[in-house]
Amino acid sequence: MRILNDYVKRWVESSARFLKPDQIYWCDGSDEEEERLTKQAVKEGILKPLNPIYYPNSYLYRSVDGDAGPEGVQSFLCTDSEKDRSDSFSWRPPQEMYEFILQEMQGAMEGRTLYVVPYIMGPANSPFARVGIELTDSLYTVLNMFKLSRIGDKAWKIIGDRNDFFRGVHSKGSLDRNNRLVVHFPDRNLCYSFNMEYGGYAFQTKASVAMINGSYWASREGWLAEHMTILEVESPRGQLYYFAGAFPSFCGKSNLAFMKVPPYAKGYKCRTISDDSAWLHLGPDGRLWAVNPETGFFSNLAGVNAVSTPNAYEAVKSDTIFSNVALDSKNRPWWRKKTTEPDREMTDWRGQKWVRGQDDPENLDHINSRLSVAGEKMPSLSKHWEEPTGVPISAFIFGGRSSDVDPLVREARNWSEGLYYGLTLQAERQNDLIRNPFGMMQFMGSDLGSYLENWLSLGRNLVETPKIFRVNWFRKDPDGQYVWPGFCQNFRVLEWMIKRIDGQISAHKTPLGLIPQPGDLNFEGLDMPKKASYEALFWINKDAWIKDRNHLRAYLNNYENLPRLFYDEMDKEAGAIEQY
Ligand code: GTP
Ligand code: SPV
Ligand code: MN
Repeated sequence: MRILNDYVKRWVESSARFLKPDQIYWCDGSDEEEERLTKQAVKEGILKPLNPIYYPNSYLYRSVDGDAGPEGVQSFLCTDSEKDRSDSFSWRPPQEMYEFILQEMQGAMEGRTLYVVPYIMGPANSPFARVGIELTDSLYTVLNMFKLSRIGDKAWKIIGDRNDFFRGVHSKGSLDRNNRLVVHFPDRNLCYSFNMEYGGYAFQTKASVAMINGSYWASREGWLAEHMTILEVESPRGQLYYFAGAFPSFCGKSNLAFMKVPPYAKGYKCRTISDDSAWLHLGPDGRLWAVNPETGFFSNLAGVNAVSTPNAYEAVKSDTIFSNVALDSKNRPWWRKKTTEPDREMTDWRGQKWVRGQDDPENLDHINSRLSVAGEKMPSLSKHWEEPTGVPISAFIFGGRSSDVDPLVREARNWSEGLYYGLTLQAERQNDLIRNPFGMMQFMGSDLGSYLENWLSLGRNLVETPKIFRVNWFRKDPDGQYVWPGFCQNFRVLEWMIKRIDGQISAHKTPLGLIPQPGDLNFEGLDMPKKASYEALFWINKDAWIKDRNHLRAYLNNYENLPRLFYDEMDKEAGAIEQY
């Protein structure tokens, strides 16, 4: 099946000349190949089989220390012209950086196999699909790409005799934690990642193509490549609604994507299209249509259990790669909140013996432990998940993590106010408050001003702009407890949104947006005193809000050329807060 055109051959040959692998392996993406390479990974000690009675065909992977997350990666985005540089990445003249990275990676694959992995981003027959090839010496990466991307012959077929495929080179190198490099050349359709095996950058389809290069192309071509979940909700009448949700990392996208409807909401169904990224295009009907550029999920395990996230919990029961989890006494994977308590004796994620009551629980599993599963494994997968034209977006949801600022949910009164909701996204992490406009900052390939301008111009071309909501599942009471039960119960908020989209109910007007009328948010069966909980979820903490917005203003001072409209919204909001 493999069709090797001269562009592919020449590029692989020239890459092999400086990487110096022992051999080159061309992936066909077949089931047989996945099985064979998995066996090889086990033999080489890259993957460790888990208890096949409980977790058949599932494996553990352990990162070396310092490589289990994106922290500490030096990332560059070298646009041909410095004026196109991104605010989120370092910039160097591309030719200089190109020579540097080639020099760094000289001989990186000596004694190793170079795997050639062709892939398609987006449904194969979609007008929005793009193709690429990753060269990697990491079998862990190849095996993840089997689950997360459309790889092999189906991609070779589309690459055909084309030369416009994205070119990516990845090498584990020496896994030197002080020299983890990611370098993007978006004008040249090219990227390199080196000295790491962390999924976010080793699987280049994940962040580098779907979001980083994606958002660079998108802001030039007038579409959107976002850090968003795509969720389908079917109403009891059979009507379908599609939500696109942008949240900073670790703020609940996957949990939303894998949502199971709670028993009270008879007749509703939630289904998954995407858990982490979305490509959205203006359709001929003037609506926004979204596809998932990936095919599987590389999601957080922390917090996943049979009650909070039953679909994800079910999905990982077989055919899963677990990264950086602990092992229990029966050689089953364990991560925080999987069970209320770990066994007395465990193996921590580094492979060391761990004893409850003696060793630090923080060291047991890694906070960023991840699951890798193919889309088909997810019980909630929508049958529309590979629709070539995508699914039409009914509403956007922007969600942050704030203990005292944002109420549970607000609806924007118009598109500009909604985009301002996106700009103000923030996430509390330990003792830090991290601003993260649109949840996209660590992936934003263009500068923030152009990014915002692109949203505005796209909005002008929409026949009708989708509603925009802002949520916060993480509000806390004075005792530090979450005020809202969250997880599957977030469906109650979606149900309110659907009624708003359909114009079935009115909303309570506040100077900061529209909130549910008391009684319109269903509390049935929740163990919360009705009135107290409504107030706890929606009251405005004026001091906290003002403090947050001062923080926002200081943050935005780092950026130039942001559209005027966002400052107008900020001033309007400041006036509104004063009224409280
Ligand atoms: P990335 O994959 O890093 O982009 O993260 P994400 O946005 O997909 O976040 P995810 O859904 O994995 O959730 C991150 C953490 O927040 C996990 O530990 C979840 O258990 C927790 N979480 C998710 N939803 C809720 C919620 O509604 N309430 C509470 N309290 N915690 C939640
Ligand atoms: C995130 O950091 O938002 C992720 C994980 O989803 S990764 O992009 O793979 O680093
Ligand atoms: Mn993410």
